[in-house]
Amino acid sequence: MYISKAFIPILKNNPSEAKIKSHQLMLRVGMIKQSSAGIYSWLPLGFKVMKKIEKIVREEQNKIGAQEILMPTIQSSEIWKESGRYDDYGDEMLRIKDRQNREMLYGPTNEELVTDIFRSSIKSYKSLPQLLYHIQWKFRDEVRPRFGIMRCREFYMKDAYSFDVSDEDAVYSYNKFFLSYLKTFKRLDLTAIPMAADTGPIGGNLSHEFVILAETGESKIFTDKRIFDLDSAGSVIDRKSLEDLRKKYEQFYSVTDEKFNKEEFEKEVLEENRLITKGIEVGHIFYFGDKYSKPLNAAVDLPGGKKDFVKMGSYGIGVSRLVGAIIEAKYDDKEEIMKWPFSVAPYELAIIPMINKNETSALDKVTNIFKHFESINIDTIIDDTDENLSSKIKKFNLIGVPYQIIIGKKSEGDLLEFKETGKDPQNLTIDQITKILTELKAKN
Ligand code: 5CA
Repeated sequence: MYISKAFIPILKNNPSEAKIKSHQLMLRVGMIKQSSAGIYSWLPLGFKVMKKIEKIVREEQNKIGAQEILMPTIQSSEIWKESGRYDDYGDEMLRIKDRQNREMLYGPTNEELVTDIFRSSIKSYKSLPQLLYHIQWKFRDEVRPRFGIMRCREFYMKDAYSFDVSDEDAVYSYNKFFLSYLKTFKRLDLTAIPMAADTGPIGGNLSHEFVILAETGESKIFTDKRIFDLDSAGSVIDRKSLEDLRKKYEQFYSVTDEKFNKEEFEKEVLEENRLITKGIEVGHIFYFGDKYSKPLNAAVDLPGGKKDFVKMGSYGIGVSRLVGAIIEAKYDDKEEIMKWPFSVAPYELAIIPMINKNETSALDKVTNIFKHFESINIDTIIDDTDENLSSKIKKFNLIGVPYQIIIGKKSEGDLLEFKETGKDPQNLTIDQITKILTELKAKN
């Protein structure tokens, strides 16, 4: 992509309406544009990042055997009346009438719809477990949409649903998602801590929120800080290994404010290990047994000839919120440097030609380098503007393009000036740069 042709409407200064750094940066570099309160258009830079996050989320869902489907955004009120949530959900649900005067709604979540899909086809325990997910827009008419895409009304969510024959199997499914969430957030270079949480309007009695630390987060959290030293390394998806993984995390006190109990906290956590802070909820998982399968009559035949309602869980990741969460974690707003993880950076490489545009041989060299990186699938942007070098570098630091090749005086002969954001430049050959970037790509 040539920057002169790109739709990247960068602003000179931070927009005054944005209160937190992710919102500031997203407006500043033109990742999003508000269309009405809590509703945003995603412009090329923002959309590229979100799609790369989505790809990682999808890969990790597929790895635990979840199958992707796509349900509509608009749902009929019928199934919500069956579950009893049509009234319970209240004003957060956007209700619509079609031309036949039928009551429809814009889905805030999909427990009912996916249960309806399940019950129409799956009749026997032999077809279980089933793990289904989709990645789709949701609408919640939040009372106070704020912080840009962090708490908005229309947002992009990965929601998965599990169906099992027994509580025991259902907890196994729950644990698969538990692991897959740890892996997903790790690939996004985020430390997301699972915390025992309330189930709210989704229901059930087992639930974890996955929270990353951030002063600007809306979740208040109380933890034993030793939980931050844990990770999922070595876990595989057999029952025992997953059970052990969850126990490993659950041995440390870690809850959101709805679950907080001062006495318990002080009894269980030594003073020096206590951490009370704020965080951003990037994912939330729930186990709720037959809360939906019973009223919606989703039952399967059991081995002995009896029937029973399936046991269900649901598992959400805020895909669009993650764009903001990564910025909160990685943006140095004083230096104005955004450090996207390589795997989700809007562009992986910027080529910055500082040459005389009338020199055709220099121009050819630039074009050839650009074509080379495009041909090996490095997401490359070339800066063909007349700005000076320092403002070009500032711009790419702000957008967050992790690697830059500066083609000017210091790129002589076979050597190119190659720079990683925030580090000193090095002179490398195109083959050496290719090796660095392709290895990074393979790792992600
Ligand atoms: N049905 C369940 C699991 S699929 C569910 O809806 N869970 S949820 O309500 O916790 O939402 C899942 C994730 O969506 C949250 O963890 C959060 O990351 C994201 N999310 C929820 N509400 C918003 C919002 N208003 N704006 C942006 N992201 C949101």
